[in-house]
Amino acid sequence: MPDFNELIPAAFQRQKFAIARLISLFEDPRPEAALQRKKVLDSMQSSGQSRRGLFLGFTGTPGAGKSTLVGELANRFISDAPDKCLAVLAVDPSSHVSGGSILGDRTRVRFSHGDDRLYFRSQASDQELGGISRTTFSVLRLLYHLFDVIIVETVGIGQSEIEIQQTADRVFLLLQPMAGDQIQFMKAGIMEIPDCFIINKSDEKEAAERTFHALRASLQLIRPGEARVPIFRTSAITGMGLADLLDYLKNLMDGRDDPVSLDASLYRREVYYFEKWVKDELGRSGLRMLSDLGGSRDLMDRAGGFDGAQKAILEAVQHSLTRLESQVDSLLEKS
Ligand SMILES: Nc1nc2c(ncn2[C@@H]2O[C@H](COP(=O)(O)OP(=O)(O)O)[C@@H](O)[C@H]2O)c(=O)[nH]1
Ligand SMILES: [Mg+2]
Repeated sequence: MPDFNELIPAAFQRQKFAIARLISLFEDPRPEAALQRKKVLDSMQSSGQSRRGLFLGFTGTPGAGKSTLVGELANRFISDAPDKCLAVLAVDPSSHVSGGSILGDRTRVRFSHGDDRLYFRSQASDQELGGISRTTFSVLRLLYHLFDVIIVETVGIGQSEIEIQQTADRVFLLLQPMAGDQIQFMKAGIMEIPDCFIINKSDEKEAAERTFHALRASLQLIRPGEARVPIFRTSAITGMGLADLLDYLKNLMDGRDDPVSLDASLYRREVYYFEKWVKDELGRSGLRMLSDLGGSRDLMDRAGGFDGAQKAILEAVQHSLTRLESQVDSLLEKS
């Protein structure tokens, strides 16, 4: 394996090739990649250059306008804030990049060419896991150090909202205006998750207005006693409401905690995703092995974090397989 640490200075300067190479390391399922990831993250962490990015999740049904809105918002964000940079990770099969633009179904959002403060990456979605790809969180751990804001676009199909809640600092649910009798906001616990709602396509004025009032009323029923959940009304096409959304984002940036608690909240997410990884990759026997090794937090602390723990558990599996093999061999010899 090449020495990925050599790519770090270029990645901090946001050179696209370096970021892309590093992302491939963070998507690499091989055990030896885990060790390299640990090295890269340790050295980014101690470089004093980490940007400790804010994670924002944008979710909603296909066609609601996520890609278009995120593209608009991203462009406006970086032109308003000359010292900030932003990455978009699209885990949406309908989003892909071509020649510097995101192609939605029928839409084409321009990402300002030549501006390295905006980075776009798409990932194949993992339907089985409810929209979020297996490696999404892994890549986010890298982007955390490189960008001030990281937007994750996911298709909202239920399970992915729960995943995105574990991942993002704020979850935005995008809705599009609906006709009166189509409004069924009470669905399956999904309404409880978002921190903010966005009624996009509010250029469809009447329907948007009805949807807004129905949503407000449902939220009072579903989330009683909760201070008013923000509902934004936007149009990614006319630009309506985008300034409000940007202000909200700027306030979030201004109110961010100190580095220590930001890193601590990343650590909590790592624990969640480490356990999830063990369960997905190794099943119930993996979880049993994890508890034999002292549980996830303990193992992560001892083995040097997420990547060290991945490597440790893979080695433990390998070890017990070898032991099993030699037991079988000696049984065979005896018989
Ligand atoms: N009228 C209107 N159309 C929009 C708006 N935002 C997106 N669209 C259109 O909705 C369609 C789906 O948009 P897209 O961004 O691909 O949605 P996604 O699947 O949620 O990412 C495209 O044809 C867009 O041009 C909006 O605010 N108003
Ligand atoms: Mg999309």
